[in-house]
Amino acid sequence: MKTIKIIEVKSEIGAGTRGASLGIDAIKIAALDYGSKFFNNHEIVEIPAGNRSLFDLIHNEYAKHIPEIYDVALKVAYEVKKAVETPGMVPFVLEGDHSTSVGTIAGIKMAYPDKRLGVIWIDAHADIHSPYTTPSGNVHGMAMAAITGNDNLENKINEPVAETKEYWEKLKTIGGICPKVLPSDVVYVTLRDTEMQEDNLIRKFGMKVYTVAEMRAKGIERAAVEVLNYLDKCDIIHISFDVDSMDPSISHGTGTPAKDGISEREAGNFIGRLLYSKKITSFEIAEINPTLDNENIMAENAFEILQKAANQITRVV
Ligand SMILES: [Mn+2]
Repeated sequence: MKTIKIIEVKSEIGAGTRGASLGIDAIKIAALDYGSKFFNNHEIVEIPAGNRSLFDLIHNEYAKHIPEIYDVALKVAYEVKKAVETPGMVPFVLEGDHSTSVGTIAGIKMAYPDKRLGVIWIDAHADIHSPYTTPSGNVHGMAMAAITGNDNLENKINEPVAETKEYWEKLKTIGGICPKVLPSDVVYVTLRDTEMQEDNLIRKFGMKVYTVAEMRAKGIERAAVEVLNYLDKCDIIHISFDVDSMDPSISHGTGTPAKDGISEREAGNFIGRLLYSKKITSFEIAEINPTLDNENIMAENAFEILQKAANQITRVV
């Protein structure tokens, strides 16, 4: 039987809208409201966040707070490494903003440097900007670029300062491994809100994209099986779940909502089916922002998905 270790990372410095650091506590409130024992039943560790830097002046216009993001990612990487190295243990990383995934994925790769790692990226966004291409300077939109080691200089629009370049290199090479994941080993699920610089890169690498329409046409279960089949060449697989993959009509409790997403039920069923695979090493959830929500709906949905995922993973032998 597998065991879950909950790793909490209340960092929101990679996001452009304030409030994602409260997402984890919002999930806990949902758990309490449901009378759930979820947070009693699993080991929990908390990684210190760098949110204090939000009060500082911005030094890195094209990768805001990148020194602190690197700090957080490094700590997350070592904690995730330790968890995945423990036999039968699957880390569930509860994140503020999605930039923390750089640390999560680095940690998995550090534990298994010789294994081919696939990533299922369930997100409205591609997060494949670099400091050279970003229109916003928000690092949560650069996570996939850091993981796949892509500067995308062909589509360069910015000239980052030396400090930004230095930390961007550090972020890409955590654990001394770059890239952590090949673009061919990424599946984007529910992708629908991208910029031209990102589209060019996705096209260049022929990255796999599974749209909401395709998922529905195939059926959620079948879509999950197809995604797993596509990643058959990978030895191990990580699932990264950004709640903005879901439709804002259900809840707008996330910083960068995008219309025409999946329902919370579809998300839960999809993730639940993925977790049948023995290759899944880890799961993360990001971008819940209760300050933008009504009645804590996003966190309640996220908690239900989390619980379903936990039930499934503990059933995998
Ligand atoms: Mn994201």
